[in-house]
Amino acid sequence: MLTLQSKWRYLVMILGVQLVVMALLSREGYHKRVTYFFQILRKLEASTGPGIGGSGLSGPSLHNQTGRDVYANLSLLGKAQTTEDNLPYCPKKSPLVGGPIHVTFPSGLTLAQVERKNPLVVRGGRYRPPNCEARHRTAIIIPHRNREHHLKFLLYYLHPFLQRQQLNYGIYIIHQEGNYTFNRAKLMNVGFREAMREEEWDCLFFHDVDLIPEDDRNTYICDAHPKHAAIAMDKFRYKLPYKSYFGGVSALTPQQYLKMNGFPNNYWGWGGEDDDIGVRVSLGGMLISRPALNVGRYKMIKHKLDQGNEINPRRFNMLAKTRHTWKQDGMNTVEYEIVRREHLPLYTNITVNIGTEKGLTPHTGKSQSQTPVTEH
Ligand code: BGN
Repeated sequence: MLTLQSKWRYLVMILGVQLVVMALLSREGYHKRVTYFFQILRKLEASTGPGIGGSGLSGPSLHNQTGRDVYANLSLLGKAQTTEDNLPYCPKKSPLVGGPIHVTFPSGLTLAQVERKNPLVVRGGRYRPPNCEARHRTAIIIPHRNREHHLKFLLYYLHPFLQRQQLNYGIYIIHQEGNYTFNRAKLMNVGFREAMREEEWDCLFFHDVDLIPEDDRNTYICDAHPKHAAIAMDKFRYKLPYKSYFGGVSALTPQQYLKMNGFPNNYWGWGGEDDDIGVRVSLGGMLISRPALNVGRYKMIKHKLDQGNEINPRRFNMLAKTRHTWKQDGMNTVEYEIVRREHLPLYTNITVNIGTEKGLTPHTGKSQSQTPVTEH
C-alpha cells in the first residue's frame, strides 16, 4: 500500500514529467524531443534505482547523443545451438558492434541483475558466441581487493560489450588476500599463469576494475605488438597523460607477455609498475600499439586512493633500474599460493596469497591451502 505522502510524490513526479515534455514539444524538433524525453526518464531512473529488467528503460532500443545502451543488439544473438560442431567462423568484423556506449553508474545495481541480463554467460564468467565459432579467445585479468562496488559495474558493462564483439572470453578476478600492501603487477602475473592453466587463451587483457570502456569498436583482441587500450580516459580529459603511458588496460598475447618476462613482482603500493611494464615492452624488442583516440575511451569510476595501496616512494629508483632487473624479476620468479578458486556465475574468482616484500608468508585463512606455486 502506498502512503498518502508517496502517492503525492508520485503524482507530482508524473505532472512534472508531463510539463517538461509539453514545454519541449512546443519548441524543439521531433528528434531532440525524443532524446530529451529519454534523458529525463533516465535521470528519474537513476534517482530511483536501475530499471534493469523492470521499467525497460535500459532496454535494447535506447539511444541518445552520448551513445547507446550497452545491452543494445544482444537480443540479436539468438539461442545457443544444440550442435557445437561445424559452426561457421564468426565474421571478421562483428555485425553487432556499434559505436559509443552510454556509461552511467546507477545506484542499486545488483550482481543478480547483471546475471539476468547475461543469460548466455556460463560458470566462471565464460562465454562463446552461440551461432558461430569465435576467431579470438580473450581472457580478462582484473586485479582486485575491496572494490566489489566497482566490479559490479565493470561486469555490467564488460559482458555485453565482449558478447557484441563475438569473442570466446573468460573473466578472471585475481583477489589479493590479506591486508598487506597491494601489488597490482604481481596479481597480473598470477592471473596470466592461472588463466593459461585453464585454457589456451590467445590474448590477455590486463584490466583495472574501475575503468569502463566507452566505445564498442575498442576490440578486445591482441595486436602484433603489446596493446595499450586505455589511451583516452575521462580523468585525463580523454588524452594520453604522457607518451609512454601504459596504465589502466593493456593487452598482450602469451608470447608477447613471456618475451618481456611478464610484469614486475616488486612494486608494492601505488605507481610506477605500469611505467616499468611499458619499459619492458621496448626491452623485449617490441613497440606499443594503440587504438584510435576516439575509440580507446574509458570512464573511470571515481574513488579515493585505497587503504593498503599507498603511494610507493621507491618507484622512481626501481624504475631507473628496470633495464638491469627485468630478466631477474617477472614471470620467471613469481611466487604465490592459491587460497581459493571459485567458478562463479559471472567470473572466476582466484584468491591468492602473494606475500610481502620479504617473501611468502603462510596465509591465515581456514580454507584449503595448496603448495606454493613457484615459477623458475
Ligand atoms: C604516473 C605513475 C603511473 C600512473 C600515472 C597515471 C609513477 C612513476 C614515476 C615516474 N608513475 O606518474 O604509475 O599510472 O602517473 O596516474 O609514479
